[in-house]
Amino acid sequence: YQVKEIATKPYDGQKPGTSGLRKRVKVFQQEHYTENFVQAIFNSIKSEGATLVIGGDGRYFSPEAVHIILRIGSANGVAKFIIGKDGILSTPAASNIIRKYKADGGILLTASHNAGGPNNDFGIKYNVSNGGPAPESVTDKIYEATTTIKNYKVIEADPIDLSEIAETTYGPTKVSVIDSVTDYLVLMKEIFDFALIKEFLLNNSESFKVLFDGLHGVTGPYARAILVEALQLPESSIQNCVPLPDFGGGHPDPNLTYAHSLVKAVEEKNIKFGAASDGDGDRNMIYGKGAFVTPSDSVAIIADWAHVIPYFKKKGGVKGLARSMPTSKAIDLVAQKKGLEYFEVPTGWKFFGNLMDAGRLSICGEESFGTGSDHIREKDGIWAVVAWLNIIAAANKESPNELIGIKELLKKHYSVYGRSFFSRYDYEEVPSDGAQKIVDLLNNAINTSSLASTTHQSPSTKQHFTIASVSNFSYTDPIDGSVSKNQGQIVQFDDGSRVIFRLSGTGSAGATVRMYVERYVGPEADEKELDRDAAEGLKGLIEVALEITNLKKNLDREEPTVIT
Ligand code: VG1
Ligand code: CO
Repeated sequence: YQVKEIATKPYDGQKPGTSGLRKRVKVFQQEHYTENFVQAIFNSIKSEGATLVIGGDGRYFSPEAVHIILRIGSANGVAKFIIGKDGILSTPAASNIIRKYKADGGILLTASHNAGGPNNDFGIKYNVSNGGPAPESVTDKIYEATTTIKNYKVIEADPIDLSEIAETTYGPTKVSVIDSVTDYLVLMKEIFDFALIKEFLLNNSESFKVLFDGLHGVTGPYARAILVEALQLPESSIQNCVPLPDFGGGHPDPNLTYAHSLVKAVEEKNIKFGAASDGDGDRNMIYGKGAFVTPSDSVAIIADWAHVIPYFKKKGGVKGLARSMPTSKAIDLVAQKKGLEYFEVPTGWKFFGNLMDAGRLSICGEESFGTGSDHIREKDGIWAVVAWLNIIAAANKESPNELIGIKELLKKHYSVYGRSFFSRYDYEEVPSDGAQKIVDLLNNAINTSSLASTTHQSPSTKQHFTIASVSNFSYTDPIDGSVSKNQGQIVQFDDGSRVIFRLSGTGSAGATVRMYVERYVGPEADEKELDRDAAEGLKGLIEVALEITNLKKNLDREEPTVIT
């Protein structure tokens, strides 16, 4: 096979963000744009003789991208590609395939929860041999390579039929097209107590209805295999479970705003247990009738109940717990009570990988609807859903005289640990100079301590909040010592409340400012206080946060784009 060298020039801005390179499809469609980035990946890894996995959420432009990777990868000496049927593997399924078949890495074609279709987003992300997102040392190398690229290599062979499960070849490279779901289903059955869940669901089929919403993302076939086929729930327990290249025109993000189809059905049909996942299947939302679980609470509750999940028993118990910095501290309290080690890492799943590989971390989560464990090296939406079902089934077995659902578990948790009220305000696609003003203002407060010890009163609730300190989060990886600076600015109040400001690293246009707000109320508070709506519990603190940063004026926005 003849290897052709094609001349090219660098494109600006091919720097991978929090989770890979994400841009408009139109940007990826520019001449040589995708090819440049793919060649930059091969320039940064050992591609000669490598086995690599290709998967993704099946969004628009995926089949084209798969073939670009085949052409360039083959020319760069890749020995074997393992590809999900139709180019589809959920992000957690891809992580599992990389680990299970001992591949050297994988290329994931996804922009996660960002909208898809010809006028929306596409993304490419590189994962390393542990199955997790490439660490910054690798993504920096890839970026570096994109800035100096002069040519890329290709082999032109007959295209592969991605719809057929088969062992074939592309030029000199072996290609294995595999079923997207099989291996993942095997993994889930090893982790959870399917018999217990099945029995509980069967015995309570009237009083405990389940609804999963795939939002037309990649998880549909996975949810069907697990919920309908393995757990024998009725067909009506899944909706929007046919993956579509444009996600049906929707925004495949499982939160109260974008997963409205789930929220509506749960409320109308009195569904005890609802859940949704995002475009690439790594996020989840747990939502039952009148009971929304914040992701920060979700991971804390899973950690608290981990002993009922067979996987952790088999592994000799939970090793350690972790969360990303802006995630509420609910999980810290569980770790303290159980005497476990716990960690606070920067935003992005790549920061959990080293701790897991070192055997020091079992369960972790992010406030952005990401929950997972060391069964793979990505967050895992379906895993979280089945974990909740497993926990609920076990809780009901322990207390057979009442029906325990999401609401009851939350209440129980708050009565032991107290509650961390948490909310995130997103200001999407704001002008960069406005976002910069907020960053500068806080940096100035850090450098001059101008905000320290100042007290601020909320106009509406009259609560007082005194600032203890303002700082910039910097992380030193305990395993490899690598340092990640400027990971978000933290305004710490003396009552333990926190407000955090961060710029998003996953957007494809403009700047997105995120404001995270957390206020803790101890278990001794009366039930009414613990049971309050999060928006109410946080009202005063949010007013103070907006005032300190003069946010509305600086961003020229009266309201955030999304509140989660
Ligand atoms: C966001 C979230 C972060 C998450 C990342 C990838 O990043 O805040 O917690 O890890 O998305 O999620 P940012 O930089 O925009 O805040 V996803 O489901 O790609 O895969
Ligand atoms: Co995602």
